[in-house]
Amino acid sequence: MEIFDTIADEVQKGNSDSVQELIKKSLLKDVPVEEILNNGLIKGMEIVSEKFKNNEIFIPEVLVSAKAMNTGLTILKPLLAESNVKPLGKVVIGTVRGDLHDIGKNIVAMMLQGAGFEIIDLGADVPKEKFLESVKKESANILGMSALLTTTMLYMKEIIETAKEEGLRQDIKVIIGGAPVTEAYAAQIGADGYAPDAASAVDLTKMLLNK
Ligand code: B1M
Repeated sequence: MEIFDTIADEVQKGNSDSVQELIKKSLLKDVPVEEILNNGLIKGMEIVSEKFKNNEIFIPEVLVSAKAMNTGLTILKPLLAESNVKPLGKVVIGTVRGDLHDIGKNIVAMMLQGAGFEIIDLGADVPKEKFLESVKKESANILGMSALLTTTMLYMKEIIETAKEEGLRQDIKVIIGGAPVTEAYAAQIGADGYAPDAASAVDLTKMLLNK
């Protein structure tokens, strides 16, 4: 089995220590950083993503895999910056004001990171000013908002309206999600897309940015 397959396998199993060791071993053998990232770590998370979408694995498994992937990314991040590998795009993400539910948002952020996007995670209970300041400051391509309460999802509309008023709307694609959010709601408030789960959020983001 090639070392990439082994790394992908260990990501799926959530073995952070093995992932770390295998990456160090690959780097010592001068394996290119991009190949470790694309054929090892991201490949592993893609499989996790698919299995999660098909209900073959569940949140605890996704979280341990995401942790293993993040361990690997921590080693590769400085090297990737050196080798100028461009991320697929920049995503500002957060759970909207008044809402403390962040588990789903965290999974979406991790999956997007695993797919090769740069993530600016603003956390939970995020006011519109913070979302829009970050979009401007980071020149983000995607604004991602999560809400788990029927009361807080209404705030997503306000954020989109304010982005329009501030002349930012045409520069970003807006994606939304969270248990009470629907495709119809996304269309109603003028978001560019809705994803029911983290794997779909990755597909949606790639589609919106033509990646
Ligand atoms: Co709360 N809570 N909660 N809660 N909580 C719900 C949401 C609720 C449905 C439970 C219920 O009553 N059946 C209900 C909302 C009812 C409603 O609005 N209609 C509810 C309530 C009422 C409350 C409180 C008001 C309770 C109280 O205090 N009386 C309170 C509110 C606090 C606040 O936010 N201000 C509260 C508090 C909490 C805890 C703090 C205890 C905890 C949150 C811990 C945390 O997140 N750190 C909590 C939890 C855990 C839940 C439930 C049980 C589980 C949510 C969860 O993590 N699911 C939830 C019940 C439920 O949803 N059935 C509930 C797992 C997660 C992986 O799924 O978040 O849906 P989810 O994310 C998915 C997709 O939705 C999608 O991808 C994710 C991964 O597949 N997705 C996106 C999510 N964000 C996305 C963004 C995207 C794209 C896709 O693009 C950007």
